[in-house]
Amino acid sequence: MAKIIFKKPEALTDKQNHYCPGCTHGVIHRLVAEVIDDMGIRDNTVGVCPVGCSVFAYDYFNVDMFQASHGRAPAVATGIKRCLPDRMVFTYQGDGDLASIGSAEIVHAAARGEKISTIFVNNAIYGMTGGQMAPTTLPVRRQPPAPGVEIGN
Ligand SMILES: Cc1ncc(C[n+]2csc(CCOP(=O)(O)OP(=O)(O)O)c2C)c(N)n1
Repeated sequence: MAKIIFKKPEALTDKQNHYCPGCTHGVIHRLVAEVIDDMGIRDNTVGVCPVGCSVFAYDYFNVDMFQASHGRAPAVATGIKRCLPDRMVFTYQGDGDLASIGSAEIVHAAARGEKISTIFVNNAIYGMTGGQMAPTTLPVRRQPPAPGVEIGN
């Protein structure tokens, strides 16, 4: 009989994801799910998903999931962890969500020493906005300057 050596992690649902090629969310979902499987904590894990393309992470992770408003996942995760201290509580946040609108939330959760884990997905854009720059977007020159025009930096 054939031996199964590679399969979808239990911590992912069967739902096909909606992510665009190259955004990295699909790959990162899989990596997080593999860790949850490896640690055997699927029944004991609560995830909090953000606003952005990855808002639908609640459909893809096969664990208990909450959805927080933009940037507020660390505050929601704090509440869950304090009520259910035996659970592994993680936030899954894009760089727009975490580093822009949610920068205060994550810094304060860290300063308070909350016992939560955060997956910070830096794909360098505010994904759902369709191309707006995130705080993590690298300063690159996208097209050559017009003749005679000087561009600093
Ligand atoms: C308070 C508020 N401000 C702005 C928006 C608009 N908005 C929706 S998604 C998004 C960007 C999310 O980008 P990112 O965190 O990189 O997540 P990804 O799309 O990669 O999952 C923004 C600005 C919003 N929904 N709510």
